[in-house]
Amino acid sequence: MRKSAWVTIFTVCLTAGQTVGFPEQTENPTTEASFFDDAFAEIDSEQYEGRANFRDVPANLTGAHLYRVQLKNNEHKRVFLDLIKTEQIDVWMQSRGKKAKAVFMVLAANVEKVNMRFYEADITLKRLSDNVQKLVDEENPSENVTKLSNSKTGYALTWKAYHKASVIHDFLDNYATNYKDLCTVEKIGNTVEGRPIKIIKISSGGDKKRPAFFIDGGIHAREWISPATVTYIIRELVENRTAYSFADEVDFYIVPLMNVDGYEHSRTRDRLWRKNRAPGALCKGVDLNRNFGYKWGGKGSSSSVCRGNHRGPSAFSEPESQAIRDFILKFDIGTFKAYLTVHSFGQYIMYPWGYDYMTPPDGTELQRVGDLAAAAVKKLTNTSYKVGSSAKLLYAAAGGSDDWAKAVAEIPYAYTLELRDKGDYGFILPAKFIKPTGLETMAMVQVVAEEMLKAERLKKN
Ligand code: 0X9
Ligand code: ZN
Repeated sequence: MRKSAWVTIFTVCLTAGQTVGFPEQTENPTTEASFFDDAFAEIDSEQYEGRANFRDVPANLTGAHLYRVQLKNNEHKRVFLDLIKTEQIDVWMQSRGKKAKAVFMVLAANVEKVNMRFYEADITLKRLSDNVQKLVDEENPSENVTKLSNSKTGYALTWKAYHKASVIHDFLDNYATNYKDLCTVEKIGNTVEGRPIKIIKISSGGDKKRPAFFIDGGIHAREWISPATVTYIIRELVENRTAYSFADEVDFYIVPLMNVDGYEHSRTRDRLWRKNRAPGALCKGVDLNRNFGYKWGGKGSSSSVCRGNHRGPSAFSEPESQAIRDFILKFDIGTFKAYLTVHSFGQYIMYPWGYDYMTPPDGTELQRVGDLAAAAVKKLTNTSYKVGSSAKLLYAAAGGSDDWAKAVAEIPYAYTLELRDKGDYGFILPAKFIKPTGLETMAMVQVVAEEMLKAERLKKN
């Protein structure tokens, strides 16, 4: 089993991490743990630590199968857990609910054994692919698509293909040059391997400050639809600006690609790479979405450097998460009113808390706005998004950027989006889905921006 398996893990009783005086609702967190939470807690306990030691070898995806499953009873869950523990399956996505759902990959060498095990246990699988490598080969059209549009727009980026980091960054720089009154681009830090992390400010306000909206993409390397969609949003806010009446009332700050090194690694060496490229003797990489400094070290984050959800040696140990933190905290608290971090996949609109099964005091408002966003998308493209707090909807995972944005940066409307799809392609979403996914994500941005502005007006009156 390849070791870049995305495993989400409960760690037993770790350091409480940074705490701030943010009011939390008193719900009993212990009653909410799902099968997956318990399962991964077991996997992450010390006795399995030694296993994941040969991590940096990309898996051979030829003949690898992708499956969807619903685990209906305890026996099903026991069998599934055993397959995870013995590293015969690689879980790509899991969610809670009455039935535990998962999408997972099986490498060619394990397909027969694993299928037999599921058959014996009377577990029905839906096979989504019998060759993950074929999905990878067909995901992205050739560079010609890029070249064609180059002359028309003045930048190489398109929304017909996934592009390398430098093309994304050149697109931002192009806007800074050609839309001087609207766009400013800044380097907010460097990655572990020295690549720039860039932010674009889109604002027609000049020196006048408006409610600010922060968006980031590409925290997780393999979730390519995220940076592609975030650049789509940037283009809408610049080139199609007049279509959005809220655009002139908001200052947008957008980082389309936070994990630049990981993204490049996933493009050139290991399509399923998730973390950054932090050096390590045994294994590389820290999961940036376990590295933020609110409740750092808690549930669903691993101390093992080889795990997909390795949290790093300390909160904000990584330059990529530091860059986001330092940029946001340069502003007065209260400047940013909305925070959106864009991931894939599963089609979820999630709000804090992610670190445990609790919701913040304004959880009802976050749910209301999330529901509005989901309804807007449903109407526009007929795509269904589920709305809820992230630990309750998916699993508990501490150290996420959303929890930090909410608790420490005090950004009221903080959401994590899990974009398309629901697992048919998972992370390997064909490029033809970039435009429809961009369209519906823009609808979600619109709802959040408008509701945030309404709340601001109410406060003033
Ligand atoms: O596990 C994650 O980091 C996110 N899912 S993903 O499949 N894109 O990796 C969900 C994060 C939700 N937020 C928190 N747990 N704080
Ligand atoms: Zn992600």
